Amino acid sequence: MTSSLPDSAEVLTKGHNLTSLQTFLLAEEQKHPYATGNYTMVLSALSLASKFIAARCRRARLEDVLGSMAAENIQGEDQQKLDVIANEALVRALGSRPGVAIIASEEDEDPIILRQDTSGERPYVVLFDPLDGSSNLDVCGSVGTIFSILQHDRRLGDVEASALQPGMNQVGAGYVLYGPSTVLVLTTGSGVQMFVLDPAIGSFLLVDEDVRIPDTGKSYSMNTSNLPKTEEPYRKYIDWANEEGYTMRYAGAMVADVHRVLMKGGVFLYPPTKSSPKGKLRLMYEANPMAMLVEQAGGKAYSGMTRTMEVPPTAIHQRVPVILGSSEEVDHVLRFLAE
Ligand code: AHM
Ligand code: MG
Repeated sequence: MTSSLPDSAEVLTKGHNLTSLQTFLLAEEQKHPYATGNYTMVLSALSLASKFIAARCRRARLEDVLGSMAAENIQGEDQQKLDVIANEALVRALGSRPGVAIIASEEDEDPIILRQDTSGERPYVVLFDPLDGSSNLDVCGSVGTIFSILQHDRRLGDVEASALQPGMNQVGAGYVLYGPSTVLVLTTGSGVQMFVLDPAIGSFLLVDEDVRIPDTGKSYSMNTSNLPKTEEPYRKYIDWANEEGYTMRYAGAMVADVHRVLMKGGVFLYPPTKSSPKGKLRLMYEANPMAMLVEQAGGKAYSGMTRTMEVPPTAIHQRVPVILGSSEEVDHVLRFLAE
């Protein structure tokens, strides 16, 4: 009698290994003989908080935590109840980890300094947008968490100075997409890995250990209602793309839109507008981490004509224009900007 189940050797050769985020991080740690374990602790805090946020998003309507707080965040934007819940989850998870010196959130005015002592190992700085695109929640749309990890450089002097380092200095970045499934996309500086949360066992499982963005993709992701309020090169680019038969996809949550671009190719754009002359998206919480991910996957990320990760940070809530995605598609946009 033949069995329909594959034998053990077949399972292994087909690459069906079962690897959790935790296993992956421990294996990475073993490659660095002087690792203290603090970096793994930072990522496990981010993973824990994102599982908590995923669960709260899923139950949002049942727990009556949809809608606004009737308050504004530091940037004058309407704060959703879940923005506050997600922010608290990240602050609580990261706040207790050794090796984290500073956390900075899009929702808070100032970074929180957890430790000043920089003797011993170099502590980490974690910057995050706790719930990106949170107004999507009211309509059961996708939302996400974005994070960026820096390391204190003693040459900068005080630990406070660490929060304002250029994107090039990031030692890790990622996002968690809370969609039909919860997906964690991560880079620690050597490629991009994708994990999916298995809610039955509470673990993020590795599904792709080398995510590559397609070089092309005839699709753009932009809020085109901003076209009359933006600069002419962007209008010319969109006219060109439409003539070339491009399609438009826009979820209104950067994590969902960038995830699509990463999987299928294309370009994501948030140009400067009359109401946001420097752009709407934040350098430290949104543009830099997405830029690192996209570049690590083989794509490009620009803020105007400047590579995003080379933009000098001047303020923690600084905004920049964003053009990122497939390398050839970003080049098309830059061609119009350079004219
Ligand atoms: P948020 O971080 O306050 O949620 O805002 C950022 C979001 C992005 O996710 C998204 O790309 C953009 O704002 C959408 O803006 P708009 O509604 O202007 O298109
Ligand atoms: Mg955001």
